Amino acid sequence: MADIDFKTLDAKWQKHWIDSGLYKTPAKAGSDEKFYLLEMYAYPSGDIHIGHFRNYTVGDVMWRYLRSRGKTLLHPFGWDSFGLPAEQAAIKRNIQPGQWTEGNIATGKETLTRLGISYDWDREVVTSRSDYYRWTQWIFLKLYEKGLTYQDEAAVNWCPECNTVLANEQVTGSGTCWRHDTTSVEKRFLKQWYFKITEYAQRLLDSLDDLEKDWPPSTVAQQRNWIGRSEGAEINFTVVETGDDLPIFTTRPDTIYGVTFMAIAPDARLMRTLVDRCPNRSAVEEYTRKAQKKSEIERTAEGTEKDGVDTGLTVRNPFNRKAVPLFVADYVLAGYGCGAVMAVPAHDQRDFEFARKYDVPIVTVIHPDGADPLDPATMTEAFTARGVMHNSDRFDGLPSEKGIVDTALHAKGQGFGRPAITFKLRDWLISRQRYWGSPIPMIHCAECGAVPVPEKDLPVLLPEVEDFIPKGRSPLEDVDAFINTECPSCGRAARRDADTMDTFVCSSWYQFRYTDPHNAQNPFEKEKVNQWMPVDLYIGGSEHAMGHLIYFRFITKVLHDLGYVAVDEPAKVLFHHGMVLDAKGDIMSKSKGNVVSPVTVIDEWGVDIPRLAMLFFAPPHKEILWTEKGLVGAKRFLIRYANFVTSLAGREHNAQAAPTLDEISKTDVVAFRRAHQTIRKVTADIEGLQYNTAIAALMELLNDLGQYAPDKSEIADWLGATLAQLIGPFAPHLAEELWETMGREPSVFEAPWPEWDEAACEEKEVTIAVQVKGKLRGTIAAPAGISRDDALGLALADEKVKRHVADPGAIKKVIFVPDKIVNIIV
Ligand code: ANZ
Ligand code: ZN
Ligand code: ZN
Repeated sequence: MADIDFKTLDAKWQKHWIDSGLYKTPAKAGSDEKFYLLEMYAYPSGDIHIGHFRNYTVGDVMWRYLRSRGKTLLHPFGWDSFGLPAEQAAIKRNIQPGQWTEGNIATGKETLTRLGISYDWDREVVTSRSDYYRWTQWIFLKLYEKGLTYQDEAAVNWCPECNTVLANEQVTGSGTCWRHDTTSVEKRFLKQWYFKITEYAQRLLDSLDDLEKDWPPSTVAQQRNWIGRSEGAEINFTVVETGDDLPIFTTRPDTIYGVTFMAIAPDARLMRTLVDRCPNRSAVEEYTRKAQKKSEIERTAEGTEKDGVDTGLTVRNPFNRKAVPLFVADYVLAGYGCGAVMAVPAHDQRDFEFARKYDVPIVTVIHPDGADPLDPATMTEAFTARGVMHNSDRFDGLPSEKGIVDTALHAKGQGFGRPAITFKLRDWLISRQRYWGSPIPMIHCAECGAVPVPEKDLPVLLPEVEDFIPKGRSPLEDVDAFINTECPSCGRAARRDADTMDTFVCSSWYQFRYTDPHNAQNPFEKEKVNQWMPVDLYIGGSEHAMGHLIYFRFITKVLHDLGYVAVDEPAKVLFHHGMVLDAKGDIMSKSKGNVVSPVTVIDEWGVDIPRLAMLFFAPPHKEILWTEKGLVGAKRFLIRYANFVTSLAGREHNAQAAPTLDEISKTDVVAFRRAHQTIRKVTADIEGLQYNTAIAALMELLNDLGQYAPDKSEIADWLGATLAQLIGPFAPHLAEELWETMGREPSVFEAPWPEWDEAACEEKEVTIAVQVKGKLRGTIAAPAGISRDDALGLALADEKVKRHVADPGAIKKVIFVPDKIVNIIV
């Protein structure tokens, strides 16, 4: 078996592809033929690792297939180069983040090119370069103009390790920082910029109904949860001693007559003024201080004991005019609903536990349909189900469903409430007290307040600074040349905003920039963006289900509303690839020292062997364990495959056109049928992103054709070329070589993808007569086109035939008429 020098093939064909401009995006995309294939771009925080190799290969397989399908493709790549990873790496190495970043981009790009990934590098975007972040700032200004950007002082998530605030999406389910899984997020009161994503909550939710069919169900479900729509009522209570309004949101206004206390979040806005009026002021203040140290998750987690402090104030229920005590309690969140709750211990479990702990009365107002009301004295937990109202004045006897509607409408009629909808989604906090990000294009003037930087003055350049180490406030604060400026509105001395933007702002719009990456006048031309958008297939990790993938949808909707883009959702189909773990099943990480570099792998094996092995290990959405063991098998298969194709080259019957079923001779039927079946299978599997089974089908085909004698075949030429094409998406360098061996002009990816003929795929059965010395001794049923040897094998297994052929060793001759007769001469 001839060996193959895979590395030589890599170099030869990569050069050819680049020189011939194979990866270049065509200038114009025909509307229904266009395909925008996008993989999530990378952080240039180190070199590409084996996981990237796999992920970007998933896209590359699709690109090569679609290219053969004649699609007009956009397949760009870029770098998410602002942000903490680059900044922290630079701090560690004591160099500038910009220098570190650009160095990594150069290496990463070279590695991706050596991995043979089909990116059009002319369209590369780098978010930390001013030709890009100028437009990130433009996006900020557009949102500001539309009233979707605002500054607010509120309790925010603070990571003491990152030394910056975090968005809610950057706090993990256990209340730690997304980058520091052992660091609990704290609360701080800070004035920060927000994007009003809550204004889009309903629309972000509604579009999920359409996305559902082509997005992973778990991601759709996570987004629904995160947006968290609740229907109920808002009801206005009143603080008796101060006359302050105390609005609350409840999903169960049918329990309003069971309210026995009220609870307000320690960090609720109203508490700032109310605290001075609390009879138990010092206890309240101390409690508030403690609560500030806890994360929302800690505060609300099920199972943790709920506590609070009686403020000494009382609150009037507008339905029955009764006054109940007001507690501060940190299980109530300042940012949800109204930051306060009406507590109904009989029917809400948290309230129940709280009431038992602080000896607050429990009053039941809902009973199970057809059963007696529960006795509060003997209840061991809240009765939280819906039921029938009692103890509720004019509403007695109403089932909960109707009671919820009627109480809300009654409140509306009386002017102390209304039906209401609340979302869990919070506005997107985008200020960061870090150096390595896009400056926020705002100027603070003592006279005029916050004034936007005029569009013509963009970009607000990030200055080079000596000391960019975070100190708990933005390092830009101390850069006089940056900070001191003039107010664009009144001309007086003013200060720039010192914070930088969350890098998720950069990645919320990059899909548009790729369509027109060099535009210096605009972020993109409308015509170009509309030609390519939406992204037809978006590939990236499931860890982005809630951060990036929500922001990316939000900014798309905003730009749609502002008339800049026609689409209102960025990606038609979303695909999450699986991770590559080490041989023991551990996540690869620098600290564990188990990171595999694809460069060392391809230096030894070339690209196609590890590529095929990774694609064969598992379907692309599953995780795989990296082991070199699979490489030997992959190599053996590719060499056998190549040898077989080579054996088909240079035949006499060199009809390059695909033969039809009627044209082919009997001896070719099996090979012809198996080839057609394989084309069908490989095509369907690639389209369904089931690459592993497509490769398995090619392996089976090779096994089946192993017996086949290609030198007599009239389909050899077609078969060889077809096999070169079918392996193309999985082993592109080898495929291109085989294509050339078959006498074709490169590139194999420019040739139309092979078609299959359903009729040729069909397995027909034939009845073959078995004769011994010319006399009929039996019949066998066999697939049409069965080979002579297989037919003989079946014949000799037949009992009746056996009787006449005692010793198969004595067979002198076999006369075989394909699909009709086996005549055994003994
Ligand atoms: C009274 C009540 C009685 C409630 C009852 C429930 C059952 P979802 O469904 O998650 O939206 N709530 C309202 N604002 C809150 C806040 N800022 N922090 C913590 N809890 C808050 O939950 C809505 C329910 O959560 C509301 O309905 C309120 O408790 C509580 F038998 O009001 B309910
Ligand atoms: Zn952190
Ligand atoms: Zn001014």
